[in-house]
Amino acid sequence: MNKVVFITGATSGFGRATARRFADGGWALVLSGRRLERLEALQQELGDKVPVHIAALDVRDTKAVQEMVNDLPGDFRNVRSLINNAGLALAPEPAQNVALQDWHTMIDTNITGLVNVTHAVLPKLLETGKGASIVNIGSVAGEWPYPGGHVYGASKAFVKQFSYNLRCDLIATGVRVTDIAPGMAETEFTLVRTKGNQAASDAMYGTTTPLSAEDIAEQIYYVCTLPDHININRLEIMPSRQAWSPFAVDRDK
Ligand code: NDP
Ligand code: 8X3
Repeated sequence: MNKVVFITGATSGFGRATARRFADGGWALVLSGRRLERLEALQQELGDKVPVHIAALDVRDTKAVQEMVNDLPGDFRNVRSLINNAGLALAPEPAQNVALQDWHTMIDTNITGLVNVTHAVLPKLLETGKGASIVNIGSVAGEWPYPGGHVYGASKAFVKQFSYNLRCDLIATGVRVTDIAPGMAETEFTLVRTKGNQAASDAMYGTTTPLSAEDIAEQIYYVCTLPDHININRLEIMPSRQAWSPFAVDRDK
């Protein structure tokens, strides 16, 4: 079979665009996400081009993740690249106003979920050895604080440091590790963050030029198809029309 890429969060945004990009490159696809009907639509779309295996999966469910990986059929087990993309932000308001459950959901998905999948797939990547890759989707929020970032940014800082630490342990295995840290990109991200507020999502992206899902998919594909001896440690990518803020100062009213 062709090279196999395993993508989490393939039902939308970066994950779906990445599935399409790897299909264009002739890779076989293992696609997961919670929304089965979207996975089926993607399999329908790409299945004539490359082999596609789909599995409805919540990355927070440790047992389900391990079972899904154990049950990979035939050559789909020969995973060459793992794209840890499933994730979300919630509650863009100040930390002091956020429901604890929203913090837990971000930690469970962006940290525990990513760790669950990495632990389950790692033996397959080690069997592949030279040329294998783990690409973890971090964020500029993991490096740069901003109001409303609270646990989301902290979870993406975890992704960065976990990626670097994995590199240290995997140095002699041939398995490469990259933290890709995108800035503002138009996907369903803001719709999820605002719990369905389409106007907020339109306002976020409509008056500037954000990155597209395809822009990030192209970078993910690039990282995974470099010659085996090259490891990109971290790629931080912003739209040209996004940059950092000045320091905030609280002044007397
Ligand atoms: P989308 O909301 O469009 O896609 C998120 C994907 O994650 C969906 O496929 C969703 O699938 C999946 N997902 C969420 N929770 C779970 C879960 N518990 N189990 C399995 N899959 C899950 O957003 P993006 O494409 O923008 O987000 C992809 C990644 O990129 C995230 O990690 C996000 O934090 C990160 N990111 C996004 C940026 C942006 O500006 N868009 C910038 C920087 C980083 P389903 O709901 O079907 O389970
Ligand atoms: C999301 C990117 O710029 O909204 O990870 O924090 S941003």
